[in-house]
Amino acid sequence: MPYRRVTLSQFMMEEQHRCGGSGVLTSLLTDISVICKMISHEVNCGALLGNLGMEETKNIHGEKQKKLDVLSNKIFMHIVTKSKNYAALASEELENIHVINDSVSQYLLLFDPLDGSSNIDINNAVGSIFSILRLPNDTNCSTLVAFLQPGINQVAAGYAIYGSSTMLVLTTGNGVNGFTLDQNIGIFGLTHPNMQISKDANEFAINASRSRFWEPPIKRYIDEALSGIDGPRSKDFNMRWVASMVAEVHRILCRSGIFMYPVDTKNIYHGGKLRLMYEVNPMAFIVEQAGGLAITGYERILDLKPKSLHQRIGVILGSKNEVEILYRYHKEYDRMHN
Ligand code: P6P
Repeated sequence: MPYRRVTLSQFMMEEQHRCGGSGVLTSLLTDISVICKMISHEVNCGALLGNLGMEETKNIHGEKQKKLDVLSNKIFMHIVTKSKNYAALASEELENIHVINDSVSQYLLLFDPLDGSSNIDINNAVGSIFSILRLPNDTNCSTLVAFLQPGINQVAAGYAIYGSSTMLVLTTGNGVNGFTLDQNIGIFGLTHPNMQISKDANEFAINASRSRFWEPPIKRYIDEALSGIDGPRSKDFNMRWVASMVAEVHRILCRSGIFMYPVDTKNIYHGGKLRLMYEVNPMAFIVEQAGGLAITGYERILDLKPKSLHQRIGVILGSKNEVEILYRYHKEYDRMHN
């Protein structure tokens, strides 16, 4: 790495001095960077370390677990439990809140240790997603009340993407910055300062195999996009579907676009597919900090009052002007049918 490139540590110290911080946020994010380096190693070595394939176990949602799902969760638990920089944590892989004994921290960590793990065995990009909340005053960190805060309360959020390179992309509420891991020296260097999402886009991401389940506003938007330059949108669109939310969001941060995993007639009984607290909320915070927008279709994601720790939610996020079209289509549909 060129010696002049700003490292993650230097960046966090500069942020700390800029906002007169106490250094706590720096220690919180240092834990995350160590965790992501360790997971990056395990993902990148894959079969060499016997990390591919499934465990015999199932997670709390009844889904069969990949070996790397379980290992990534163990790495998060080990680092956070040892550092005591957090009061408690919540993981997609754990049914309940886990309190960190002897911690005096006022911060909570929520995470999906390895998202998109169906891509592991085919060597596609996967990632870790994290969200940091402040423990509310006079609230016990072992209670759901402490965790079930709206996304707008997040102190910081981010993801690591284990792709052709390993990157850590994060926000502390002052824009979005991307850091690339130099695997040789184990240091994250600032490579994508102040990431911004263009307001317009011509690329959408949705699992088109579910089109027969889509609600009318989604179908209207996709049909218009597929009509291309001769259609009502007067432009051609491209489509992507990686089945890894981290990879989709990273692509949108890099070249604009829109990602949709909406509530549909098949998943409506679960409230959607993706998890609000440790997948959608952190990604919504990042997207909005980069000038984009994140909605359920009818509401802004970051305003939602969570109902449960593993709550699922429909999500539409990305380039602001495209998301606003979908918001309008949902409102028009709502008025016609209520
Ligand atoms: P489908 C990965 O399992 C995930 O949670 C997201 O990362 C991804 O966007 C979505 O589910 C993929 O879902 O139904 O296409 O497999």
